[in-house]
Amino acid sequence: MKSQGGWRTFVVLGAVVLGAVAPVGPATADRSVQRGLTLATDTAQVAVTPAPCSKAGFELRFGNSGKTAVYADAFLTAGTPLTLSRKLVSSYLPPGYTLKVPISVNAPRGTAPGSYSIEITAGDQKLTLPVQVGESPTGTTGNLARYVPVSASSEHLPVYPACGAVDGDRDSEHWAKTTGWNDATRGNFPDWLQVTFDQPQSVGRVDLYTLDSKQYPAAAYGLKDWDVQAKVGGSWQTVAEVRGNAAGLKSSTFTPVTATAVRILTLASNEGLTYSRIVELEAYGT
Ligand SMILES: [Ca+2]
Ligand SMILES: [Ca+2]
Repeated sequence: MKSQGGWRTFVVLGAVVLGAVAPVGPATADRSVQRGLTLATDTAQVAVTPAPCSKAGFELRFGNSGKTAVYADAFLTAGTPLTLSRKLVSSYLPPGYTLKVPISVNAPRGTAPGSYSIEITAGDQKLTLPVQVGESPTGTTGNLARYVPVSASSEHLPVYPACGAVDGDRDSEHWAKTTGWNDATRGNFPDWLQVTFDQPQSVGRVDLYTLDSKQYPAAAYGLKDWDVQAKVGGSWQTVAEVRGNAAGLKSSTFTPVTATAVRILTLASNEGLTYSRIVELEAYGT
């Protein structure tokens, strides 16, 4: 259920293979071989909101206009503090071929609004892509988990990042569109997913949306057992225990605690010894 396009697998393998040798910058690469490379993007500017999983990005079009096949590198750098899903794209490029690679662009919470840029180089080609960073969003729904830093014991990347579980999208039908978290340690429990608040917050309710789509119903693929934990005075406390869940949404209410972080400690899936899957995690005062 985590199929990836063949091209993506190809690119990833290429990066892994190349990662085993010393990196070769465009200035020292064999220019006679690297001539004819082309760089383009599908957009003239990228707009980024400083929030987890803002889903901003662009498509890099990396081509070979020459008459011979090349094995080429494109290097990507972004102005601090922006981050890119890839800093290197390495690929075999047949003559006349253009590789299309999605690149996501993220700005951490608190990034100053304004103009930034991404530099892309390959062979003798260089391209600058402007980035416009907007204001950091603030929540209006009372959901304390929205827009705050999120982390996990592991992430099944690139399709199931931890930030997908706090992106505001509860719809399991979007599961394969980076709107849910899936751990990367199949068969091993527990896993955990955590949100960290900017300042201590009173928390009395945690809503967990586990995978529950037509194709993957919660009773067969969703989380079954987990603990809801709150970090109070520097220590983790279990504030609720959920056992035998078979629903897409489980709301846990408890006596409010003043917490600096909340995490879900996953213990079992309805699928058995496979994965932990959370589509959305929300925390409220009551
Ligand atoms: Ca989500
Ligand atoms: Ca695991």
